Amino acid sequence: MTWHIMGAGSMGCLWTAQFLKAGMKPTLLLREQRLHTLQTKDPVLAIEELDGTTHHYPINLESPQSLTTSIEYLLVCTKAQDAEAAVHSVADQLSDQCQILLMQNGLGSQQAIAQHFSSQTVWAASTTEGAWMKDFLHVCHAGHGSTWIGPMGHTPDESTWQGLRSSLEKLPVDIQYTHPIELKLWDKLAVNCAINGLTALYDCKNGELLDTEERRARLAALTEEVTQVRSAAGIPTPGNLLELVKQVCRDTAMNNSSTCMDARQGRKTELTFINGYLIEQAAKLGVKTPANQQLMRELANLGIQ
Ligand code: KPL
Repeated sequence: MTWHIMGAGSMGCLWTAQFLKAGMKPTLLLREQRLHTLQTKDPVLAIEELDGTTHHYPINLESPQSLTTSIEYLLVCTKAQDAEAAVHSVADQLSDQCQILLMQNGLGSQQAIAQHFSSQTVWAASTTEGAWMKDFLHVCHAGHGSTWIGPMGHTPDESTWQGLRSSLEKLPVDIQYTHPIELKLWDKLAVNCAINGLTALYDCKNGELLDTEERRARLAALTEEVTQVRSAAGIPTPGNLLELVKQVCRDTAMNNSSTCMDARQGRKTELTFINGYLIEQAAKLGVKTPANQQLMRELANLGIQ
């Protein structure tokens, strides 16, 4: 049972390391150009654990072009804006029974992939695992979390569920299966809508969003708009989203959000799939989103997109 993993960032490397720890032999897919610039014939993935120890694992690297076997299980850990192109780049290698597991922030990319790859089984995941990259193929595990997985689109039959479950059962990760996954994806969307853009705007750590009255008010306004859009879309909100957002700020207080890091490094952020997705859905549903729109305008004025 071989997993192919796309995206050599923090989540891609963290999950690759979890497969390696479980004694499985995943293949990490890199861009052809990246693969060619590697200096070594025996690449190693390093993972720094929470207790400070570092483990090194020999790792199988390929590019979509160099692959000779077909893909049965594909984990996509790229940024949201790169996910569709990534799956298309291996479309010819996907077996008919291929299971595609998407692990992106935001919403929009998952639906597009599920729609296009309707003959395969597409799953989406929402995770609270924390990780950051120290160097290329050197990941630091920043915090244990939980991962929820559920199908996008049609409901898979029992043997497909079982196939996915058994392919992941040895991983040293807390995985919960849930259907529909949209509820979890919307919970995460609320967290990302509230935290990611603001941390980029104030160039601060997640926990620092709770430091001033102004920041707390902005967190509340952004979250309230997610609740309104979600409810207009007919997606129930079981708990209090603002409490969830504040809890994530506290749990990840010392972290820099992925968007804050992207902004610092001048990279394109995932905000189009986060606040951008919310604003687009709101417009279709006739819901107003002034706080999210203002945040996007302020970020654009700073050149953060
Ligand atoms: O998902 C995150 C991100 O940084 O993208 C949060 C939950 C905000 C953690 O930093």
